[in-house]
Amino acid sequence: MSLREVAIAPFEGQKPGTSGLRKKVTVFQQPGYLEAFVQAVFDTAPELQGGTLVLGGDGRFFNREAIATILRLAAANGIDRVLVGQRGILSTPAASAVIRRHRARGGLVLSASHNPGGPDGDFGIKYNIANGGPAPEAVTEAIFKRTQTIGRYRILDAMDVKGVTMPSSVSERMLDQWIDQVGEYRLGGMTVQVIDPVEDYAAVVGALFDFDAIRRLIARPGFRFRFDAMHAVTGPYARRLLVDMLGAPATSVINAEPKEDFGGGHPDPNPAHAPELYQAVVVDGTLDFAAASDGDGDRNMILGKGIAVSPSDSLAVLAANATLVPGYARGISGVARSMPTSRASDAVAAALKVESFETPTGWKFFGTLLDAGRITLCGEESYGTSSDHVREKDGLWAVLFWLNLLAAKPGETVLSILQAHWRRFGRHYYSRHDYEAVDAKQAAAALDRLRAALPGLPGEKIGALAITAADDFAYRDPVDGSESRGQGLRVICGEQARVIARLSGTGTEGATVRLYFELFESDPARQNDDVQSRLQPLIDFAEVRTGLREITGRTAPDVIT
Ligand code: VG1
Ligand code: CO
Repeated sequence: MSLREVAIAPFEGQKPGTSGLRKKVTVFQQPGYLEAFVQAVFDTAPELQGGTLVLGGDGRFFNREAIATILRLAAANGIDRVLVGQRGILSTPAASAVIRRHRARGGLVLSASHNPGGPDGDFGIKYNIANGGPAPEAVTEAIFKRTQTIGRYRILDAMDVKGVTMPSSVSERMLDQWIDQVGEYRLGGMTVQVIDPVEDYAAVVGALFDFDAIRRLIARPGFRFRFDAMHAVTGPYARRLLVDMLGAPATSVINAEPKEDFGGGHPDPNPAHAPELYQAVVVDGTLDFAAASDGDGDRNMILGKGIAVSPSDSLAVLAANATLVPGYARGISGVARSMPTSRASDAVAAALKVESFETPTGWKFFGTLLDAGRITLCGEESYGTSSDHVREKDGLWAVLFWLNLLAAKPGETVLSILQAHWRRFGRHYYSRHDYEAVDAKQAAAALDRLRAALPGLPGEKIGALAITAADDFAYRDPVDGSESRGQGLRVICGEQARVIARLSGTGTEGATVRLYFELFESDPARQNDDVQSRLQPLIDFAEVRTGLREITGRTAPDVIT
């Protein structure tokens, strides 16, 4: 058994983005790259020493190798116990649940979420703190700073397995096999506890919903539903909850085997990346309810016969109907949404007379509000919704919530629930346009052009809509007072409309420009129009004012959601 200190030079660009450090697999495969980043986390979070760390990932290519390396690093850095998901699997919401239930001091989640996987795909690593949520900006900044000066990492070079000391290469293979079996192992002075990746999660979400009512809904003749795990991490979770616990036919969970390359797909649950499901439910109407989730299981797409639910609307509907679900029967304390998410949930919060919050993009900004009990539900337009049961967004939770609503509203459909919601609160037409892998300088130039125009915009008009405010969104956390600037450009037309532009913080190739459009319609007679047509004046405005097409030569967005 020997503990080694390995000298290294810092790697450039180990800066966590919206959700962890994301790079091409080939970048992570550079000798010392993963080690340097994880060592920087350990150096920045001394509270992990002598405590428990949670470790798991979405099963993508490089997951197992990374886990074997991180275990050896953890053992050399004084971690007392590591809880590892069996076969290296833990969905993001499950990791959050495990951290909270086992009072771990932190967790490392290996995922690049909805980004494609495989040898040419992406890999990622997120650090979560003791509340189960993503490390706040101050922590990720500190980790980044540490990566810039780091000069060594500590690793267990060889280890004693059942009394035999082996060289590190053999031990890595052993580690790889350990994680396939639930059980406890010793690694140096550290305990490795391989856990069922589903158990804690199933216990947490199982306590929230009316399982008997959902079971009756699923058993109802004529109720047809499907869950698409997109060959990503949610398969085992969906099988346990939907099939084993709720009695759904096994065939209703599709693509349920997690694969290292997600079957070659893009595990991003939206109409653009799940076109077959969209066609079957929304266009052909062959199913009553369908859902999908992403690489690491924290996103959800909800589809009903004839309708794809906008994630912003989904948050608002869940908030408005929360008391129908046992776990929220006593009401909600407040709702938060990320800035680009439509203001549909604000309308509900106002009607319910509870607080509402607008935060920067990324789940890390909800943590303080959840911890302080100021909000119960929160969500993002990017197919992310969750509550205070964990500190991450939670794909299956949202699916169960919708099933619970359908069960509690006999005779209603996804579409009729939405239409009733719009009649009561008004409809926020909404869409996001993504321009992907744009040259980084060109993307910055387009944003700069709009930014420079902001001061002169109030008073101008977009068609019939008067611009009332325009700014670069800055946020002051109402709980801890921390400030975040430069979080996206907002052009606001009172309560009527908004246009938002920002750069993605999760991509690994060039830059991705995201344009977001929102238009409020209170007239029920005008709430069932074509979304893109209604938003067209806002779309034209954004394209002209950023000069995006002219600067980049692009003629259309790559993805419209
Ligand atoms: C995107 C989404 C954001 C989400 C983030 C992480 O970030 O817009 O809402 O929180 O992904 O989600 P960006 O910076 O690319 O816009 V996940 O499921 O990729 O961890
Ligand atoms: Co995700």
